[in-house]
Amino acid sequence: MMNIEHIKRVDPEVAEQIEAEFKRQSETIELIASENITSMAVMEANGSVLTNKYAEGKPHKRFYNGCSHVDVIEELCQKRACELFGMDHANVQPHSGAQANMAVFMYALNPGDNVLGMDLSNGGHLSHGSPVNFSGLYFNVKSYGINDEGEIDYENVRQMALEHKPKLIICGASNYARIIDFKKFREIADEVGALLLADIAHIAGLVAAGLHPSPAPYADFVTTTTHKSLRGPRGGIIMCKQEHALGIDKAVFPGMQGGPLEHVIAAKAVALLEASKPEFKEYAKQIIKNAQTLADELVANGLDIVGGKTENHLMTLDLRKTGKTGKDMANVLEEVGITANKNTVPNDPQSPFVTSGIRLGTPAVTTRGFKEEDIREVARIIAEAIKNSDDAEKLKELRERSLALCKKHPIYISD
Ligand code: DSN
Repeated sequence: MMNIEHIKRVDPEVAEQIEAEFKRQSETIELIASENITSMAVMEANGSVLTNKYAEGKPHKRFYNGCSHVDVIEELCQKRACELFGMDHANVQPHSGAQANMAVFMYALNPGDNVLGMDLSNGGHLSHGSPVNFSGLYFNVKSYGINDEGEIDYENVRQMALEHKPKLIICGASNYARIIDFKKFREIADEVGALLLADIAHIAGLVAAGLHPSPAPYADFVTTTTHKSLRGPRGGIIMCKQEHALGIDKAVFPGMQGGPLEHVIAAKAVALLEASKPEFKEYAKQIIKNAQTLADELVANGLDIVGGKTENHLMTLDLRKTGKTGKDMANVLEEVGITANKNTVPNDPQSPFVTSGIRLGTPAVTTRGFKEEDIREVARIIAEAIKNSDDAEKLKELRERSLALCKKHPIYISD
């Protein structure tokens, strides 16, 4: 782990928690589909002197002096994002994916405009129109879902678009296990004269590696986070066609944000460079292989997966036939050393706080070197933990098995 000697001296309480968190990450199997383990290079950039610098504005058009180095870094980051994802323009300043989406809304829409996005409980995202989020509060959003096979029904999306006449259609999800057909979304958007936003936060690493079709030829705007399958620091990026560049930049600053986080932008630049390398393609291939192995093995162990399979990095375990809830079983998994999040399944009889599902993803375990054989053991641990959730002795034994896997694949040793 990175040296934290200074924190230990200045603030032992925080240092203690950082060390404890490092131990937790080292000794647990991370299956939260949106988390990952960055390289040391990304982490060093994130913890660098760049955190001291104010740089409101854009490279070479700043409101503060002393920006010559952050200008170079931010331009590098923009260039790498455009090259990696094949887009004309990139704004790398959004602090998060939700803020990236918010900036697109601010640029493309007026309050009250019609929007079509994916329903949160069917796998969408809060910022795609949830009634409790700015997107649902200030805009007139209708939401599409998935069918019983776990897929988007594109004809239904089309019918909804024809009826609702959205000014913006959003595709992209935070819990969708299938390939997204960006071309079909473009055709629907064109039919109703809508702009198209592709939020690739979850699949960015797979898109970068060429293992998921790119939205670049079809979307007006592409937003992403940088910390999920892309394996960068926590943050967001907006990419767009050149005609929208100026408006998007203005929406980010001064529209939504003040000073950009140049240390995070440097870490994004490092991550984008890493993601352009052949090793990253191998990594992304293994993420998918691991996810498919996990899905197959869970099914072989008698559990259900929404839609029965995965085509990307994640899946949702459907617990309805076990009579157990997502909330309880996510806690049981934590007890045996596996971190995952409870998640609704389509038509979930339970509330979003309880749920009947658990979302599972493989980007983080793949980073630490898990291969198919390890993943099969993970699936067996999950299945046995759910089956024996009231048996303390059995759970203890499963915890030992998960710890053995973690020890086999330690984190932060090779770089
Ligand atoms: N919280 C993220 C996820 O887990 O998918 C989405 O923002």
